[in-house]
Amino acid sequence: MTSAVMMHIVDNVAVIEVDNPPVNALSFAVRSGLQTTLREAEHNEAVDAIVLSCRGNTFIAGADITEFGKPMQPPALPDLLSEMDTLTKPMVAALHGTALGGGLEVALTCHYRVALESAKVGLPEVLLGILPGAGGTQRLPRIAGVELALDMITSGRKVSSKEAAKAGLIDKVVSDDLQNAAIAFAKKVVNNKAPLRRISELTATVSDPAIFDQYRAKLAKTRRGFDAPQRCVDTVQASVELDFADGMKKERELFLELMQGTQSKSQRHMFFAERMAAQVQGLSKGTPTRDINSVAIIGAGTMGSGIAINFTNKGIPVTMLELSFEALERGIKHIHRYYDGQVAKGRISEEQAASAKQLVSGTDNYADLSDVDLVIEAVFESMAVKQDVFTKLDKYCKPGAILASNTSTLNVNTIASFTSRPQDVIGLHFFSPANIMRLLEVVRADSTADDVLATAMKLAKHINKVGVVSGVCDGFIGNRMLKGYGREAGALLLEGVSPARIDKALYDFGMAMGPLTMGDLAGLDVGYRVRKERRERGEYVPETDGAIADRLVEAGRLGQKAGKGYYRYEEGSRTPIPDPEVDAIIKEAMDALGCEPREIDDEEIVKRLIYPLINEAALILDEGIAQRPSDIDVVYIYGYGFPVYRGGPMFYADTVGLPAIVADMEQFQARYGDDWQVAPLLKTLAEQGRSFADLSSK
Ligand code: TC6
Repeated sequence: MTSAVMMHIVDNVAVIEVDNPPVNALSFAVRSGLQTTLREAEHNEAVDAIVLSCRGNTFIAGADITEFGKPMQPPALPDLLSEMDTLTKPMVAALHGTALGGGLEVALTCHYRVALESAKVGLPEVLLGILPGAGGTQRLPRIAGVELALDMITSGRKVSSKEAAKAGLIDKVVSDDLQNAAIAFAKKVVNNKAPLRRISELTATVSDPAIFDQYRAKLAKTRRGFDAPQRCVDTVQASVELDFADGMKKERELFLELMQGTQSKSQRHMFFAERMAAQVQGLSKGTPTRDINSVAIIGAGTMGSGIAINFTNKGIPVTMLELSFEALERGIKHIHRYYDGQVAKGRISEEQAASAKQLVSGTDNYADLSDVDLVIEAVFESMAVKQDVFTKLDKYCKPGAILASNTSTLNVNTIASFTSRPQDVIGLHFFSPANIMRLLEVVRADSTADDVLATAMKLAKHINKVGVVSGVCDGFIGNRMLKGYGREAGALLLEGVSPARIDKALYDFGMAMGPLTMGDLAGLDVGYRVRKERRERGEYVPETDGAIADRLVEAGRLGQKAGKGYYRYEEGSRTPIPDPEVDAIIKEAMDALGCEPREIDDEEIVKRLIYPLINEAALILDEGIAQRPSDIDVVYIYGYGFPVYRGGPMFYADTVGLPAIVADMEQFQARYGDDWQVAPLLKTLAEQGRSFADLSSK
């Protein structure tokens, strides 16, 4: 017996307890501890039944992901569970917290399950690019039905104990005293001499076998490019078509195939990258934080009202400030419409919507912000406007209030200098739509106090965002990297590649959308203004950059909001339609610059757009703007629609191989000039045979 698993006997019931903080993952110590204690309980004549429960916050939350990819020390989980399935004493799992992945598979190998009301169960393996590999795909459909099993296994959705009980997956739900309830349940089974209910002996049936193909077709759209969801369907289908033993074989075969693939490695990388991002250099668990019980947002535009919803969703009151009554009213209406929509979709009740709406108030007077804990400025991107706002905030806000800017390009040090308290100023860069996108770039300015930074990171988690710390530079991590991406999209257009082909190549690579569709969505006037200001400041703007976009803007093609940009859009539709007018504008620009069309394949399109991201990221790392490569991956996956199954630009670069990237970039440099100069860090790593992963540190 190991200290990760203990056993004691209560009234002839062996209570086996797992104690492996933080989430009772199925590490080697837990697997071997379970094997030893289960064998002992099976052979102990004083034991009539077994209860399996966990100490700490949760039932087993799954396999130990840190062990993946390394040789597995026996017993492997599938072997342990096969052995468990042969035991002859009733086994009852006592579930609290989240019984996930291998944890739920352990519970499903027990004969019965008792759960706390607050418990949740799920098979989130698909989110790690794999499938449940210890019988979950065969047992869940047998106990809960094929429909729910397909839903849970292909989505990774966690199900409440109430819903699980309704489906027969949980036998009893209790409000407290879980372990005693499970012991009482076990004793009742013994007293009633109830037969052992082995899920492996049940049959999975389906009323309409077409459901499998329907799922495959749906997942091909909703989980485009992902391998694991499709294989999940294959295994659930096997639970209906094969007997248990053959179904298990099929599960094993597909599990191993996925586990060895790049997609799963990428998705597992993201799991840890996301958690690693929360670790901030210079901060510790002991760094104090400030209480945030009220928030003010300056600017009630789409961004400001989207930001506000994050807080009202968490019951935090928000004061919106706008100088014009109409703009204020528009912003507040936007928030109200959002809550009405949530009610209409059945996601919240009328009462919940009403109380969320009540949390929003409006003002045109900075003096009304004297009591708020946090202010987020989301006004027009102009330093003069920011100066006006921050000077006023400095005058009216209470000492200790955090003053944040949602700027996406401007210098947060300069913004902080408009106040007498730069230590309280920070950048909180939300991504549009701000109530949906998970990324929050937390911009640490030179004077930002540690407790302000720690508060921002804690707050990010509280409002369900993934906070990533960035230093101050033009565009911070994410937008700065886009510079070369946009430049090359423009350059490809000038080489005669159509907008639709460029976008399709990137879409097929897995991006949520291509660069030109993204430009239309964001509005082409934004980049136009930035380029104009740069030129006015005498900064370098590549000739190809904006050669076409500037013409589009000047022709009134501002993007989706104008019904036309790189594409045209039908009234009320977001579907981009290629437009001959754009072809003519491109031709005009090509003629003006003397550009010749060139045959370019999709592979080159992808390299031309993705490699500049990687190159700029290398500079960002070198300058210490990002803390580590994996933070950049988090930024791109949560903020820019980079495919999670490629692990983010840095992880992707490592999978391609840095020497190959450098070689291609040097060829591009020879053809297109010094915009393609390889970043020193990228070059050095390639020469040394190292990867970006080698730079990652806690
Ligand atoms: C599986 O089971 C496959 C089986 C097939 C076998 C053949 N392993 O998320 P938090 C760490 S696949 C190792 O911040 P929360 C995490 O890194 C697995 N470590 O906490 C963090 O460490 P840090 C299926 C793990 O309360 C700490 O625990 N299971 C694992 O917000 C706290 O995590 C899953 O996919 C793990 N499995 O959420 C479940 N899980 O402090 C994945 C967590 O050093 N886990 N850690 O940074 C979760 O969804 C959540 O962690 C949670 C708790 C809901 C359990």
